[in-house]
Formats: sequence, C-alpha cells, structure tokens
Amino acid sequence: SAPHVKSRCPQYPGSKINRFLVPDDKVGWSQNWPQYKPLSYTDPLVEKKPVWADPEIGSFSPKFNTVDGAVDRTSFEGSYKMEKQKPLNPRGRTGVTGRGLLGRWGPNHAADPIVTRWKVDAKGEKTLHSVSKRPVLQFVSIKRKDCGEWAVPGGMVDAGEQVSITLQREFSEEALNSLVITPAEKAKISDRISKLFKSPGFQVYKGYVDDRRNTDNAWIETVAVNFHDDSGNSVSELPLQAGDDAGEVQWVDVDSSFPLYASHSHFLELVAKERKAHW
Ligand code: RP5
Ligand code: MG
Ligand code: MG
Repeated sequence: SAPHVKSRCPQYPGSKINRFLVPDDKVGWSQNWPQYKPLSYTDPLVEKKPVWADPEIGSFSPKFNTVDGAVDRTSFEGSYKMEKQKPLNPRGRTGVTGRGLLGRWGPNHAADPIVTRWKVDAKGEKTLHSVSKRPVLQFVSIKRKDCGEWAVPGGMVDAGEQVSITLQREFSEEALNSLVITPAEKAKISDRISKLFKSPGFQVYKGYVDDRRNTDNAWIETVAVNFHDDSGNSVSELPLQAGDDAGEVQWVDVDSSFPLYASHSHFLELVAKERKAHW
C-alpha cells in the first residue's frame, strides 16, 4: 500500500506540535534512520484520563495484540511490533510519538456507516453522469467540526461495544442528532433506522485509516460498511440533522473529485465500484 500521507501532516491537529519531517522513503520502520528524533505529544484531554483513554504506559501494562478485557487491541493489519513497551504504527513513521488526540495505545477502533441512495431526477429516474454515463450515488455526509472537512459520519467503538451497534449509534448521533431530539421524534425514525442497519450491508473496508491524528504509537483502524437504500423510500426520506461532532449534514454526490476526510474517499470509490455507479 502507498505510504500514509495525512498521518504525516506537518502540524499535529489541535496543537502547536510540528511533526518530524518523514520523507516517503523513510516511512517504513525497516529503513534504518538514526537521525529520526520525533517529539512526544499527548493531548491534555487524553492525559485527564477520560473513560475512552488508556493511562500512561508504565503505570499500566495493557495486553497488546489481543482482546484485552473490553478493549480490542488487535489490529486488522496483523500483529504489530513493540518498541520500548509501546506499539509501533504498522504503516510506519508519522513524525510524532505518544498518543496525540487518540485514547488508546496501538489501534483505536472506529466504525464508518456509508448510507447511500441513487440520485434521481424530478420524475424519479436515476440520474446518469454526463461523462461516465453511469448512475450517480449519493451518501449521507457530515462536515466535521474539528477540521471543517466533509466525512462519513463515523466514530470510535466504545469499550465492549459491537461494531454493528457503533455504526447505527454514530450515524444516529451525527446525522440524525439522536442525542438531542425528543423521544417522539426518535420514535418516528427509529423503525427505518433499525431496519436499515439490521440489513447485512456491504463491508467496504476493514483496516488502517490514514487519519491526521495518527502517531507512531497510536492509530485509527475502521470497519466501513455500506447500507444502501435502493428504492429510495427508506432512509432517503429521513430528516437529516447534524449533531455531536458534526456541524452540517447533507446528501453528497459520490464523485472522485470531492475531497473527503482521512481515507473516506477511498471507501466511497469501493462503494461506487461495487454498485457500478459513477466515480
Ligand atoms: C476516521 O475518524 C474514521 O474513519 C472515523 O470516521 C473517524 C472516527 O473519529 P471521530 O469521528 O470519533 O473523531 O479516521
Ligand atoms: Mg461521533
Ligand atoms: Mg465522528
């Protein structure tokens, strides 16, 4: 796979920390590089030990490369190496050590629900793209509050939580504002949401995410699943409302030229290929 890029963004997000500059040919750990002297950074929020974060290494020794109680510390990328009691990013150097904004040492598991429908015209006919001549998919996209980029409404898997639950919960929180709407409003939409998320969905991707929060010792991995409303009369009719870490929400045309957060564009490419849609 191509070397991670966003995981080497010059400034670590939410900080004044500059990453040690890592050229493409020095990303892999197999490249000996004695001059590599990255700074260590852990966000003050993480140091306050919220429920979703691990303590400092030393005061505690988690079981890496295994399911450690309620926390899954296995990686989709295979067994990760350790250096001085700390896990090493399986995709190589990032220019910063510590955990940054991430709670877990090693893999931080997320889930990405990709909810799609076909783009239709006023008559309800599928819209064909003028260049590719293929039908155009639309997906529910949120604008992240932290960076202003459009993204899939994904989020972290809570300790002990099943991924299928995370997918539905994060979609509900970020795209339907479930944490704020009234019980009556919730009841109205819950049938359609449960039905959609109970359908098997198409597993698009499982593995490392090239996220700007990644460090040498902590990184995000995800399971991205596509739930498709083929007839357009299920979720397509739901009232979208941004919530939690989402500032805006809307149906966005699936197209290669639309920039998206982290590796999300790659996930949508896989969805478009699977559904024989425009990309
Ligand atoms: C991305 O960050 C994942 O693909 C997922 O969409 C997201 C999880 O982080 P939060 O949205 O909880 O910040 O790398
Ligand atoms: Mg969330
Ligand atoms: Mg999120």
